[in-house]
Amino acid sequence: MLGKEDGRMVQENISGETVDSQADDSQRQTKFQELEKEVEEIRTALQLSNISCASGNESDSSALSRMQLLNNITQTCAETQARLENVSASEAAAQDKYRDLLSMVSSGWKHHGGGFYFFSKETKSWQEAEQACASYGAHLTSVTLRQEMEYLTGETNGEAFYIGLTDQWQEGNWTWVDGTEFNSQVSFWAPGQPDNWHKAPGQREDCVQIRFKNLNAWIDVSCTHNLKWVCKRVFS
Ligand SMILES: [Ca+2]
Repeated sequence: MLGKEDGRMVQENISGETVDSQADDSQRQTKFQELEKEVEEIRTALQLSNISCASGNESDSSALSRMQLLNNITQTCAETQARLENVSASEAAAQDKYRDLLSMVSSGWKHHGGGFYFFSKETKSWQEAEQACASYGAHLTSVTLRQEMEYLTGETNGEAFYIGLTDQWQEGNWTWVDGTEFNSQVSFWAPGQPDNWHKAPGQREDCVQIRFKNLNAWIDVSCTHNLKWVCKRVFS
């Protein structure tokens, strides 16, 4: 029974296996063909993907180049804008200077050498005179050259005018109020001056006037005297 059964089963099995084997071969071939087709499709897809990636890289490279170009253009524009602003600032400064000069000339300022000078008609104390000069961006004049002193004595013509020399902050230490360093080798004291003469107790002579027509025309006087004055403004 078993044997028969085994035989039948075997036969059946053998028969079945034979049938199954043929079916499997056909199925395997079909699957193999399907796999080949899938592989081919994957290969094709990979090729397309590579092309796409290559194309994408090319686009990235092109985009990077365009970005760099845009950055360069932006930087150039910023630099150009900065230069234009500097030019505008220079033009504005030149216009301000032109307006200043026009205002000074119309107010009676005179040009000599490298500076503009103002010879007042009214009188003030030394400090008030310096403040009047400062309202024009100037100071009471310094004197640094013989030619400059010759010009000043020619304009003042023997009248008393304050200049910007003082020792009011330290007796005997003469300084120019415009910041020019005082050079004792280029000074134009009148004979016997400065004498810091005490007209009354507590009074001193700490400011300087041009008093004579000749070159040695400086005299120290009290800073509280009301005198005419000379301003000087030098444009750089
Ligand atoms: Ca003095």
